[in-house]
Amino acid sequence: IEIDKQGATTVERQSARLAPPPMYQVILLNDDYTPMEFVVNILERVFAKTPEQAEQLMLKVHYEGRAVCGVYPRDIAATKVEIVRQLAQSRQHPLQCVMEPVP
Ligand code: NFA
Repeated sequence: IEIDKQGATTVERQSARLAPPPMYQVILLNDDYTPMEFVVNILERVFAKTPEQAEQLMLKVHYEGRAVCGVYPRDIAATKVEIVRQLAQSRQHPLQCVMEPVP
């Protein structure tokens, strides 16, 4: 509701649909030390990939340097990044995980 200088009121109906939330890509980066099996496990458990998808995606990171593992709203993306970092740190692996806004 807006009230202008003459005291007139304007009521605008909210748009029926909400805009979709901004989306973020969660990206895994390659390194020389993290075991392949550990990365496959992360992809299955954190990113809900099948064993076959996880293997393919791990190899994409390994050979291309990085790959998008999923696209999520900001808070979900941030939580997945944090979980990956904690799991890697707990096993002393240097695996890097970052999020970037979908262009
Ligand atoms: N490059 C790692 C190795 O050869 C495997 C790896 C894949 C690491 C994907 C990080 C991400 N053990």
